[in-house]
Amino acid sequence: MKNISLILLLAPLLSSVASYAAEADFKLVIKDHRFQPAELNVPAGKKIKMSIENKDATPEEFESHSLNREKVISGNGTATIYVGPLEPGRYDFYGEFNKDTAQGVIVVK
Ligand SMILES: [Cu+2]
Repeated sequence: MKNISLILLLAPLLSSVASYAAEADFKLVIKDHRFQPAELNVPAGKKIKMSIENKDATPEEFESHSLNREKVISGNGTATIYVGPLEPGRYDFYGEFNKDTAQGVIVVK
């Protein structure tokens, strides 16, 4: 009887820990037409949630052929991109509207 009530008590706690472990959150900032950080280290085998905040007044487009993602982030706006789970490796991305400066890589380990 005592054990069952303990399990009932812990169940919501355990499930929230499990969903937290299933997804990893990362943040990218665009400023002066550059990604910060330009190199983002993320864990292999996990779903990755990336929120990208554009601190420039002009829109930018996150583009990655290796990740098969493309998303416009409005000036002074934020967008969310989900990728993965990913194999270990390097995945390039860039800003379509400012390719000369807006370059980055996601390193999966
Ligand atoms: Cu594009």
